[in-house]
Amino acid sequence: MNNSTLAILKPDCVRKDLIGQVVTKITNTGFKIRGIKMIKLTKDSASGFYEIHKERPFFGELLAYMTSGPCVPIALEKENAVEDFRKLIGATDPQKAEAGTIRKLYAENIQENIVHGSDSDENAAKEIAHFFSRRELLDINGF
Ligand code: 3AN
Repeated sequence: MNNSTLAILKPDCVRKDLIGQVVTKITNTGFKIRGIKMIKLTKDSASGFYEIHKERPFFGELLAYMTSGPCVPIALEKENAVEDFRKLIGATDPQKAEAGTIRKLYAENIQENIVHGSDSDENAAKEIAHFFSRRELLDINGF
């Protein structure tokens, strides 16, 4: 399966009232929303999600940031979803992100970078399952 990815509008995106603008950019790029919710991550849930970064020096700060307020996970569908979404959000460090990308437009710095996007099809499937049950994933007909 290469048509799904998980986005998270991170707490800085929600705090800055950018949910609408970011979702508009996502849907204008041809992504369909299969699931969307607003939640506040617990420390346990955030550390499970970012398990691969456990040994990194910024892990503690990353957890503090991701649990600092509500965020908006979104399950997205499009041909070539993972790669196209990474292109739309731009590099992790907004200073290195291309003009017109979501991070270039809205992100403060490498940590507070507005949005998450899955980095592989395998991780996309795992990450979508982290936030959504099967019955929470719907297409336009409600299935
Ligand atoms: P991406 O979100 O572009 O896939 P990852 O997976 O390397 O980037 O990093 C996950 C998250 O960890 C980033 N979105 C960012 O919030 C934070 N992060 C990454 N690198 C750093 C860093 N050098 N210092 C602080 N936070 C970082």
